[in-house]
Formats: sequence, C-alpha cells, structure tokens
Amino acid sequence: MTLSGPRAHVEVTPRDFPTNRGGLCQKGWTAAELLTSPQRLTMPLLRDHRSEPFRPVSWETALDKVADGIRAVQGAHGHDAVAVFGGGGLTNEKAYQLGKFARVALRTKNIDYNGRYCMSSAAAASNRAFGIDRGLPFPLPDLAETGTVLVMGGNVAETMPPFMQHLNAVKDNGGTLIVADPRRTVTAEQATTHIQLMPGTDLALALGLLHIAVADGHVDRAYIENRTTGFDDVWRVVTGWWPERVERITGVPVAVQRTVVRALATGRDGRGAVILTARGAEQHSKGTDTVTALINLSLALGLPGRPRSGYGCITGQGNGQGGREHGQKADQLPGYRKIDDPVARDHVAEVWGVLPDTLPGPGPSAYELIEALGTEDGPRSLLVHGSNLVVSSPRGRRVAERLAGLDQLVVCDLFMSETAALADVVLPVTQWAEEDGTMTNLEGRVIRRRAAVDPPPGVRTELEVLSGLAARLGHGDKFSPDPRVVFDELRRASAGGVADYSGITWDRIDEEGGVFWPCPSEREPGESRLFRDTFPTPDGRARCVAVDHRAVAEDVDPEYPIYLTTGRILQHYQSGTQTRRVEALAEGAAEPRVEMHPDLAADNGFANGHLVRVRSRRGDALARVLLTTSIRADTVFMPFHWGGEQAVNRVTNPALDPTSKMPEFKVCAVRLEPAGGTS
Ligand SMILES: Nc1nc2c(c(=O)[nH]1)N[C@H]1C(S)=C(S)[C@@H](COP(=O)(O)OP(=O)(O)OC[C@H]3O[C@@H](n4cnc5c(=O)[nH]c(N)nc54)[C@H](O)[C@@H]3O)O[C@H]1N2
Ligand SMILES: Nc1nc2c(c(=O)[nH]1)N[C@H]1C(S)=C(S)[C@@H](COP(=O)(O)OP(=O)(O)OC[C@H]3O[C@@H](n4cnc5c(=O)[nH]c(N)nc54)[C@H](O)[C@@H]3O)O[C@H]1N2
Ligand SMILES: [Mo]
Repeated sequence: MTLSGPRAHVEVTPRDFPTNRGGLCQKGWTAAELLTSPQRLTMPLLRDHRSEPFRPVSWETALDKVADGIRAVQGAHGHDAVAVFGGGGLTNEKAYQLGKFARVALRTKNIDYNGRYCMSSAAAASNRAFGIDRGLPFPLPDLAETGTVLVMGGNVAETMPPFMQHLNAVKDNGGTLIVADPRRTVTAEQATTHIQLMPGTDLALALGLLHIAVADGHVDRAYIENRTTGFDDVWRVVTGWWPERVERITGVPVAVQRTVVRALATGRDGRGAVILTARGAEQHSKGTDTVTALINLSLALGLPGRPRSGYGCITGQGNGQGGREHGQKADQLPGYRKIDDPVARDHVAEVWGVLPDTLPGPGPSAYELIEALGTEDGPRSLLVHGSNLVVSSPRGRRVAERLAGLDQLVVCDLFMSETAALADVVLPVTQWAEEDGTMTNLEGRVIRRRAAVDPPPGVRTELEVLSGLAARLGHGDKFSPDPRVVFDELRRASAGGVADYSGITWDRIDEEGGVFWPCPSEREPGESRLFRDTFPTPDGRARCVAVDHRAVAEDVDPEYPIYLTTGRILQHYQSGTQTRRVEALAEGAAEPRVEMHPDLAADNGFANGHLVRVRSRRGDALARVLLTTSIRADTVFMPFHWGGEQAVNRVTNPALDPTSKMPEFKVCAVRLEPAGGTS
C-alpha cells in the first residue's frame, strides 16, 4: 500500500502487488485514520511512582531516566536483570537492532517477542523437517493454479482478506479447497469441504490422514526413499491411527477423511497440492507436533519441491516472517542462526565489533520470561517494543502481577496501550507509514517500506530510541539511527546463515520489486521456489519425525464442561490498541462476543445478547452471547481484541509446547455464568 498527500489528508490506496493483488482489507482502509488520531502519543511520559499520573518530559530526561534505571538494576543484579520484549510488527531493521541492543548494549540473555505466540510452532516444525523456516516454499500467485489446498485452522477471509482471492481462484480454476476449523467460518463456507473437527485434535487427524494415504496406496514410495529420512519410525506410530479411531477423537467422519486424502493425491497427480497451517492448528501445547504430522503427510505424498506443492504457514503480523529471522528470538542471532552455535557467534561478534565470549547464551521464551519478571532471580526491568503483552499473553492476570513487580517498566508505543498504562516510562515512536525500512513477506520476499508521511512532531523512530539509549550505556558508536545503514549491517550479519540477505540491497529491492531470500550474492536472484532438488539439511533430505497425538493440556470436566477457543474477527487487530481507536471499526464491534451454539445456550439458559462471564481455573472475562449455528455445540469462541475485564486471555491456559514454547491459546476448559444485563 502507498500513501500520498500531506499528513492531514492521507488516503490509503492499494498498490498492485502480487501478494494482495491490489486488494486491501477494512483494517487497511481505515488505517489512515490512525495516522492522525488525537490519541497518538507525542511526548515521552514519566512518573516516579505507579500510583501517580504520568507527566510529559523531554526526550533527554526520559532517556536519561531509562538508562539510569538500567544501570541501577544491572549494577545490583547483573546483566540478565534487564529484559526486552519485541514485536513481529517491527521492520527488519528494528527487529535486528533490538536483538543486537539486548546482546551488545545490555548483554542480557533475556529477550523474546510476541512472534513466540504467533508462528513459533510452524517455525519449529519447518526447521526440524526442512532445515529452513520460510512461510511459503513458492510465490503466492502459484496458489491460484494449485489443484488442492488444505487450510488447517485459518480464517483467512477475516484475517487476511486479500489472500482469500488466491484461495477462491483455486476453486474458480476447478481445484479443491478444504478448510479444517471447529467453526463454520466465512472461510470454511467458501470451501469445497469443511472439516468441523473438535478443537485440539488436528494432530490425530493428520496421523489418520497419513494412515489412509498409506493404506489406500497414495504415498510416493520413490520420493520417500530418495528425498526423506525417518519414514519407518513415522509409520510405526501412524499404523495405530486407523480411521474409526480418528473419527472418535476428532469428530471427523471416516468418509470425510478419505475425501481429503483423495483430494490431496489427485491434486498432486494434477496441478499440485498444498497443506497450509495457521494459528488454529498451531497455537496448542502440541502445535509443533501437529505441524510436523502435516509435514510428514506432505512428504509421504511427495509434495515439497513439486510445482505448486508442499507445506506452508500462513503469516500473521505485519513483518511476521522477517521479524523472526534476525535475532529477537531468545535463541537466535541474525540470519536465522542459533546463538549457541560457535561459528555463528564468531561471525556475528565480528560484525558487531565485540568479543564472542561477551555475547550471552539463549534465554527463556516469551511466556517463561514474563513468568520470571520481578521474581527472586528474574529480571527487574523490562523494555517493550511493539507488543501489548498484558492483553495478548495467556493467563493475563498473572502477567499483570508480574509487570507490577518490576523495578522499571519501559514501553515504546504509538498509543497508551493497556501495557503502556502500567509503565514507569512511555516513549512515543513512529509507525508504519512514517518510516523507511524493509519487511519480509510470507513468500520470503524482502520488500521496501517507505516513509509516506511525516511523523507527528515529538515522536522518534525506534532506531533513534535505541541509539540514544546505547549512547548513554557507552555503546553509541555501534548503533546507527539510519535504517539503510542498519540494513547493510544486517546483510553482513546474516551472510552465510539460513536466512542469508547478503545479496539483497535497497536498490535491488526497488528495481526488482522485492528480492527472495536466501540470496547470498548481489549478482544472483534469490530463491523463489524451494526444495526442487534438495533440502537445506546436512544430508539434503527432509526429515520425517515420528510424533504421536496427545490430549489437550486442560480437558473439560463437570466443573468446567465447555471448550473455549479464541481468535480474531474482521474488525479488530490484535490486542486492539489501534483498531479500538478507529471509530468505524469500534462501531462495527464495540465489545467482545462469545459465539455459542443455540443448543448450548439453551442448556445454560442464555439468549442472544446476554452478558456472560466465561470462567476458567485462571480467571474470567465478560462478553455478550452471540448465537450461531456455525460453531460446534461443545465449544465457545471469543476474540482476544479487548483489555481489562473483557480480555479473554485472563481465561486462557499458558500450557506451553515443549519445543516451540507456544501457549495453548486455542483450547481450554471453561464454564459460563450469567453476568446480568442484556443487549
Ligand atoms: N482481522 C484481523 N486480521 C488479522 C489479525 C487480527 O488480529 N485481526 N491478526 C494477524 C495475525 S498476527 C495473525 S497470527 C493472523 C491469524 O490468522 P488466523 O490463524 O486465520 O486467525 P485465528 O482467528 O487466530 O484462528 C483461525 C481459526 O482457527 C480456528 N480454530 C480454533 N481452534 C482450532 C483447532 O483446534 N483446530 C483448527 N483446525 N482450528 C481451530 C478458529 O475457529 C479460527 O477461525 O491474522 C492476522 N490478521
Ligand atoms: N487468546 C489469544 N491470544 C493471542 C492470540 C490468539 O489467537 N488468542 N494470538 C497471538 C498472536 S498470533 C499474536 S501475533 C499476539 C499479538 O499481540 P500483541 O503482541 O499485543 O500485538 P499487537 O496488539 O499488535 O501490539 C502491538 C503494540 O505495539 C504498538 N506498535 C505498533 N507498531 C509499533 C512499532 O513499530 N514500534 C513499537 N514500539 N510499537 C508499535 C501498537 O500500538 C500495539 O500497542 O497475540 C497473541 N495472543
Ligand atoms: Mo500473530
């Protein structure tokens, strides 16, 4: 999208870009309103005690205060006493600089980011199987020509409206679209087949589909033999997952399971077949294994590397892909390198001009980090960049308690988010349309983002904030506020890594309309289509990994007899900091609803519009009943876009996936209580 005109008259016009084909969602159309919102923060805010109101101060005063706080905390408790929480909406340059700031200026191991809540399960499974984690293995326009597309847990019509035209094109071209979701969403309604499975059972379904594929002779034996390892171990588990057993656990009829397998095999033999996952299948305490089982299925069918075929993950945040490649992750260095890899440490330390031994090791994941804040040995100071974590993290009341226990909380944001409202210092920063930089989309294509309007007077870019703080901490020479300088350094730091950007220059991005990574040479094109001949693993083969189904972390019982699942609605974005401030969007959905089947409502004595408390063992949230036959009668759904009493994350379960450390946002056990009042 591009912006034009002076600040007060910004219009957002869709740009003709292959990923969104000129389409733009409602959020995009109204985003211009946010650029001029009177609620934008324009002065640094500070207070000496959290019981006091904030007072506006100069940038000098605010940055001095933050630096003094960091020095005090680290002087008393060591480097790791300061923690950093980043965001997948940050540009590549900001994400990179934040990771470097933590390791070089703060020398803390404690940095992670909200992408942990987003695509970490898909990322972990992809790395394990393919040796690389790039959302799509081919350019998005390929999708329209694909024979069969299976979407596991994505409501694309509401969450990525421009993407929907690619899926609709699949059907228009005679292909098959299958959507697995416990709700009959707008997306599911447009599918050839909707699989209305029980929440938390995608893994059992994936095992069952592979069982059928083998039993019915659909697997590609030569591909398994030549291009993969580990299939025998996978089969030993899958052999026990016969279709009737899978039906009992998932609720998916055997005939539907067979239809899905046949559609994938038919697609492969024709124009290709793709399995895509989104948060519905991934945000579970077994999300990594679920994605792994789906990748195993794709490998057994011989899909990855074939035209328009394979496995892909539907991206979430603005820079969900690039934001997870360059060091915001607890265990990561730029270029998707591991922070405990001695070769990677040597390379990156040299680019940064520090000794490898001074770089910290891996730290805890997002929720683990939050749990430790303010505790005996935990961090005592937290810097937040691009997340409203008190609304978006699971078990929200615990999160608020942990933040309250900190010596210093510093939040950089555009608005007074619920998290910023708990801080000691709030720093106002620029947003998307006001700054230069690069982002990487789900295809692995690095694209430019250009400043289209001037930021409000008084705000600074995050790169300026970080270099200002670094200077006060004695590292000013290592942190440039200029995005182009930072990108050139990122290129060098990523050289030789899995996500190698070294051949990508700003000029090339402009000339070529984006460049795909990996791209190790300025003279060569990047890789737009992966895995044709080989996988980036040590032996060049993809790894089938044996995984087994397991129950949800918290099952229903007589006390909490209903499943709760959570997610998004069209009108609001994420924790809602921005969209709740746009009048048109707020009017469209002013408060959270709890979607409920009429049978379940009748059993509980609720009618449409009733105010209910959705309660779990961890807390409760307020919402209005929205009756709909589109949801299973054993499950209710709530969006997570609101704070305070309306925050569904006061209810959700922080059970973590052992590999990705993804919380189980998508299923926990609740009961429903009347809260009085109707619409
Ligand atoms: N309008 C809007 N668009 C957004 C966002 C937003 O906040 N608002 N956020 C962006 C971001 S960061 C992300 S990550 C993406 C997320 O995009 P999606 O993954 O499409 O969004 P969700 O609504 O979280 O989840 C998708 C679906 O998963 C289903 N689901 C729940 N439990 C299960 C289960 O156990 N199995 C299966 N198969 N499905 C299940 C839900 O019913 C829901 O319809 O959206 C992006 N786009
Ligand atoms: N129950 C439940 N919880 C969930 C999910 C779910 O499906 N269910 N989904 C999870 C997922 S996938 C995600 S991605 C997270 C997202 O949740 P959050 O991490 O809270 O992300 P946002 O709401 O996008 O918050 C971004 C904040 O940063 C600000 N901001 C925007 N741009 C910038 C910038 O450039 N710099 C700085 N410093 N600030 C900026 C915004 O104003 C906003 O306050 O929520 C997770 N939580
Ligand atoms: Mo996300």
